[in-house]
Amino acid sequence: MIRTTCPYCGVGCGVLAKPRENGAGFEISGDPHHPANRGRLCSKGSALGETLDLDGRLLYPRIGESRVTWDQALDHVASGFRRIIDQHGADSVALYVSGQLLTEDYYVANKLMKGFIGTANIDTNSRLCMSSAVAGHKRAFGEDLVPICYDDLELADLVVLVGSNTAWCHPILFQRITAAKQRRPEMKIVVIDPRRTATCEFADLHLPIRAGTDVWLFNGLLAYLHQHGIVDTQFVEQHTVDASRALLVAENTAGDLRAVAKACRIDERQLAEFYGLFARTAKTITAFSQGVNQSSVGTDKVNAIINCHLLTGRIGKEGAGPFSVTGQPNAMGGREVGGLANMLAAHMELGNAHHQRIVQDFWHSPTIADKPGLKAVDLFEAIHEGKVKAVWIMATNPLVSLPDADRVKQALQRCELVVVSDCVEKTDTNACAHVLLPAAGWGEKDGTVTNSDRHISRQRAFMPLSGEARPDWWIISEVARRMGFAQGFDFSSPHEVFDEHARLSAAGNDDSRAFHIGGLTGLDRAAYDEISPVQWPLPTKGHAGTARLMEDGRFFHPDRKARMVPTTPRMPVNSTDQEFPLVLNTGRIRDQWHTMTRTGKSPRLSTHIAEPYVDMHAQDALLTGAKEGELVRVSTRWGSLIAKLKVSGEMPRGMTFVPIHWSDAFASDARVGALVNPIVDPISGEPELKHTPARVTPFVVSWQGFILSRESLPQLDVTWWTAAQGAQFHRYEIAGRRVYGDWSRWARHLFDAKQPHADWLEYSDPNAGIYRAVLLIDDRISACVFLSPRQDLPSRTWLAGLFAKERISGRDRAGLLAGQPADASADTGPIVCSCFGVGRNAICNSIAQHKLTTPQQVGEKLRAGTNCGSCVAEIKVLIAEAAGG
Ligand SMILES: Nc1nc2c(c(=O)[nH]1)N[C@H]1C(S)=C(S)[C@@H](COP(=O)(O)OP(=O)(O)OC[C@H]3O[C@@H](n4cnc5c(=O)[nH]c(N)nc54)[C@H](O)[C@@H]3O)O[C@H]1N2
Ligand SMILES: Nc1nc2c(c(=O)[nH]1)N[C@H]1C(S)=C(S)[C@@H](COP(=O)(O)OP(=O)(O)OC[C@H]3O[C@@H](n4cnc5c(=O)[nH]c(N)nc54)[C@H](O)[C@@H]3O)O[C@H]1N2
Ligand code: SF4
Ligand SMILES: [Mo]
Repeated sequence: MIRTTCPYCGVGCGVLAKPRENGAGFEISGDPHHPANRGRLCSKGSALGETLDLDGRLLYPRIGESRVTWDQALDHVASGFRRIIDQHGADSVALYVSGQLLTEDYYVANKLMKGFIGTANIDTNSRLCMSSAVAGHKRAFGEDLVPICYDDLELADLVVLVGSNTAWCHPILFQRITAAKQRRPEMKIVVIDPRRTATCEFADLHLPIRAGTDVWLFNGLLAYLHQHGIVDTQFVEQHTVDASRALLVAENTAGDLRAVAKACRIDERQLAEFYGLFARTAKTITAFSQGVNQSSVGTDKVNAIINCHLLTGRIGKEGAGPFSVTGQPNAMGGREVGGLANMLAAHMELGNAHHQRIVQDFWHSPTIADKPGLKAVDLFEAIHEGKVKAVWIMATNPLVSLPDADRVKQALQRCELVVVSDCVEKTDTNACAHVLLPAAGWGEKDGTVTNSDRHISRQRAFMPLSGEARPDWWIISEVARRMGFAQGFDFSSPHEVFDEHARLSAAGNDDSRAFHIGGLTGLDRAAYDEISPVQWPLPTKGHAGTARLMEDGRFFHPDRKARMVPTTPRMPVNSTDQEFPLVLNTGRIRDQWHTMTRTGKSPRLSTHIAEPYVDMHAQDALLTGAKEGELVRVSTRWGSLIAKLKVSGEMPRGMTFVPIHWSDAFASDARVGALVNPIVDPISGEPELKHTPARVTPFVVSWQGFILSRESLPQLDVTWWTAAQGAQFHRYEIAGRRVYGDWSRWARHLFDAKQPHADWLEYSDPNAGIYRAVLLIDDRISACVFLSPRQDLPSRTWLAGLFAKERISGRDRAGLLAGQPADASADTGPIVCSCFGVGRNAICNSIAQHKLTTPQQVGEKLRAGTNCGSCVAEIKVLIAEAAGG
């Protein structure tokens, strides 16, 4: 059994990987000793075992279409970069990396660019994620610091969740919060989000503010606290600067409750309730995520929140503080090594001559970057313009995840040299690569990560490397050596890289930088392997780590005082556009991770929400003229996509929400990045991913339908499709404009069934436009297709169940032709609990039959919600719906 960490979100859960007794794969469970999760895992973590096979892996280096040796690939990359640098200078090349690299990988990449190639043109997908939090922290504290620890969330009496769908995106953290609330019902949860998300199901108060108005809300809170005398005067005087300026701006812009309620478009009484609650609760945590960061006013949002904590002295104390919840497993590690284009290394600054000297001396490097490099959006624009001529992309899929993603695609198509390191063979970005380098994946790679509360944990390998895959640190070091930098990159293991990183954190660090892991220097290989999760800073040997930062009220500006930053509210840049009257909001769903390269392989995770959708308020949906389940087109000035309309009841008027996960690899037309405006926050450079003017119009087709097939199907000749992985089948949702005459021929051609025992069940009603066909081989279902011009297609979960059967019975055959199960209970409905495969119908029936009123009771009857707990919010909604009649 190996102890490691989950490769998904920034909660950073500990994972145990144990080889199965039959030798097939690994059993994955939560590590009871890891301080982040204490044994629990969410739906994504629990399904990690389903993502480990070689299917779809990139296993060999490639140049163009040809498989090559590592030597050829590495020489090609090194000589390509060298040639372009020699001709056009260091700033003509770039790296674009990721918060999914391990700290050791990240350290080596940053060292190569900033110390040896001599440019700061290395940026990361963390730019799209938490760079506003970084900028806000630096402005307020003088350093990028997260003051709290997870235990504080349980000690708090009030947890304010701002722009965070914690229930779905940081499920284990959310479970810790809700468990604490269950123990102490007086603890309160407030959610601030324009949408009514799953997170709201546990909240005492939900403020559905108008998108983009958070600064009004928190300026209003600051003014309110001041007006009501909720000020820690001693703390403010001794430990902060600029309180009066910040207060003046807050009073002038948001001093009046009614005006704030109006700006935020919320009920004045609810606003007063929130302010009152915040005012009387000393132990308050304000946790924030992408609804705050991903905004053209993101950095100001962060500082408006921090100001409220500084005014009340609620920082560096048990159960109190602002808390940036990080997204990726190693977002924090990337910040520590300086992986952003505007940082140097070990929390040292570019453009600070003293810091430059420390780092250059330490690295013995020929040069040192002295000015910020290009931030992600600008970097890809510079590629488009031909200023940057070579880019090496690692562990990120920018063709999907960057704003204005079609322009990013054009940029890469014109770029002289595009190198991509990934563990998956077919991604949208890989399609633009000249060189593909196979990287070690989770389970194979070995190093450290830092989670949201500064815990450094080991991520350990428990499998051999697949094919010719290699760890990222090795690949980068090999290229560096071939570029002539052998002496700086003579690493033979991640352990040596980590030691160097730890020593750099200590170099010249006379308590001027909080990031100090001197206590982890000089470990031998065995001691490195044994590192238990520990929170930085730990400056000295034997130090136990630091739970909370800034407990002594000392900050990291030169005067050791925090800054209260005046924040003048302003709307997002593109907040009105008559032709595009809606706001396009984008974000995550519970069971998929980003561009689905890994979670998309798991049948369990692909059942919860199996296809992209466009969520709208019922009234706005009516105005489009389309009905729920029909296809609509979402358009913006930058691009468009097509998906089914959904009316979840979560949306406010004027907003539409589209999930970020579907790429060209999983759908014909659902890459939301192509629609998103490339506006960025002027300070952090973080793009406005939650706010693009949009419109929604019907996308008229002649029929919709779906296919379930044991074999994966080649290119489908239909107008629109999406694909998902089922337990023993591939699922395709399809739609078409052409009215075919001979469906039967089409189906036979599609499934190409030449087996001797093939048996076709077919039903066709040409007048009604209905077609159904089922291909049975030896009485076992092999594929089925259902088409209809109306919203009357059968349940996919019922049919999925038939794929598990060895033989199809006579009753099943009758049901298949009728398009509905002969026995209604055979249809459990769309999966809600992915751990135990419990469907919506099964839960609703049980609630009605047994008059269940709590998720615990549902769990006792059906097990739903009792393993990872990620679906408890949805079970709550089903109970409430049943109670509401
Ligand atoms: N299941 C799952 N979990 C994940 C990930 C994943 O892909 N899948 N990714 C991980 C990563 S990298 C990240 S960064 C995190 C992101 O975690 P979150 O930030 O929690 O997730 P998002 O869905 O991006 O957005 C959060 C919320 O911001 C709201 N919002 C939009 N505009 C505004 C606004 O103006 N103000 C406020 N207050 N709220 C607004 C949206 O409605 C949305 O509900 O999740 C991590 N966890
Ligand atoms: N519209 C919109 N866009 C967004 C967001 C949003 O909310 N709305 N959120 C943004 C945020 S917060 C984020 S974090 C990004 C995420 O967006 P991306 O980073 O583009 O998404 P991923 O699918 O996580 O891409 C990771 C890639 O790295 C590969 N990979 C995994 N592990 C390794 C490894 O160890 N080494 C290597 N070399 N490759 C590896 C995976 O196979 C995958 O192809 O999306 C951003 N884009
Ligand atoms: S909450 Fe889930 S996705 Fe996040 S680290 Fe834990 S198990 Fe992984
Ligand atoms: Mo993220």
